[in-house]
Amino acid sequence: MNVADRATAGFRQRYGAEPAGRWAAPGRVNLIGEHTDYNDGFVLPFALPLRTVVAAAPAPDGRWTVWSELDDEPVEFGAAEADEPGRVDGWAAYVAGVVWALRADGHDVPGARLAVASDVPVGSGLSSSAAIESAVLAALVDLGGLDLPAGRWPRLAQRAENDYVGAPTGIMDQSAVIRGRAGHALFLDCRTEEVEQIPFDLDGAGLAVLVIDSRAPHRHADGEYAARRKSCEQAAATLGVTALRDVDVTDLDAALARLDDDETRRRVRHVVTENQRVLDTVALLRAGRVRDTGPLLTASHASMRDDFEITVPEIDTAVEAALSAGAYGARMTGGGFGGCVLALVDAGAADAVAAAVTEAYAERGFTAPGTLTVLPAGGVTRL
Ligand code: GAF
Repeated sequence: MNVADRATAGFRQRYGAEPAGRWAAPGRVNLIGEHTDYNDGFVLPFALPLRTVVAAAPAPDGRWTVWSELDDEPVEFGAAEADEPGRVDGWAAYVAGVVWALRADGHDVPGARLAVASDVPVGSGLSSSAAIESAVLAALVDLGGLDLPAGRWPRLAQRAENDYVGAPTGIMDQSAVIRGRAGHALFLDCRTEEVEQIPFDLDGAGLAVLVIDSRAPHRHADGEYAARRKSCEQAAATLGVTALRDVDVTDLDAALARLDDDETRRRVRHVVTENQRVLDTVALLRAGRVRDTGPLLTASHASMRDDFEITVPEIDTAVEAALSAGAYGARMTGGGFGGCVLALVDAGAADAVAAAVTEAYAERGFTAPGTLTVLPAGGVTRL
């Protein structure tokens, strides 16, 4: 059964009624621009064809009940729990967080029954959290006829994650999931939230993006993410700028000379050079030179590995094996410490590259990776 039918079937079975509608939101990969979003910088993600679907209907008692195919037991909560971050936890916190963020923004959020099904793997760094947040947000806005222009959705969904769930993430994932467009990558200025849809015609170029799920166990990802963010903010304060976005790559050496420890210098160098790599990638894509972006992807990976120190052996192995098998470029995508790698490959070579990565994993005794080729898809929508 496809994901939309699973959501509908789950709704019928759980609530004995028909849903009023179904809303779908995709996962995402980030083509380039990692850990730049919370530094007010640039990112270039795209939405995936894998989606989370929420089937929903209003609940006259004004409470929220959520069932997910990942969990037999539904979770139920009312305004008191939604208004106090932390009261609902686990996967349902992403749903309660959206209710919280909408209420905090002054909306009269309708009670609802929801059933969630998803093809976005959880914990793989493909933003299953932004997908559920965005699909639930779309459902509640529609069901309640709320006056909330779509341009404000990413910030609101981010607030659900930052302030209710308690993860200090940036604006990239929700933006990609909400604003993504088929056949395009989303060039986002995370300071102004201005976007440009950049044509990303893989088919036309005879190319494919191979996504490799490293299946690496997450190693302290939350604490390490927060630590990276803090060190960037402290460096910006030391340098007297609002955010590291304000350090131009041409002034990098002078900025580094003003920092007194080597680790902070490396963190800053990653962010400043990564912002420039996003701009360079966008320039190449605008010129239709998709294949030529490969070296920038690989340079981004080296910077994450050596300067930002957020990769793990499984991830580095996947990148190296993909490059040895002929990928034009490869990099980890997402927050790090596990998750996925993307590789830019000739469309006809995707299977061979996937096989080479699988073989390299077997040689090192790693759990076999997952592989799939993807094309940029559209953002959140009502089905
Ligand atoms: C995670 C976060 F949610 C994003 O905001 C971003 O910081 C990313 O890690 C790293 O680029 O996906």
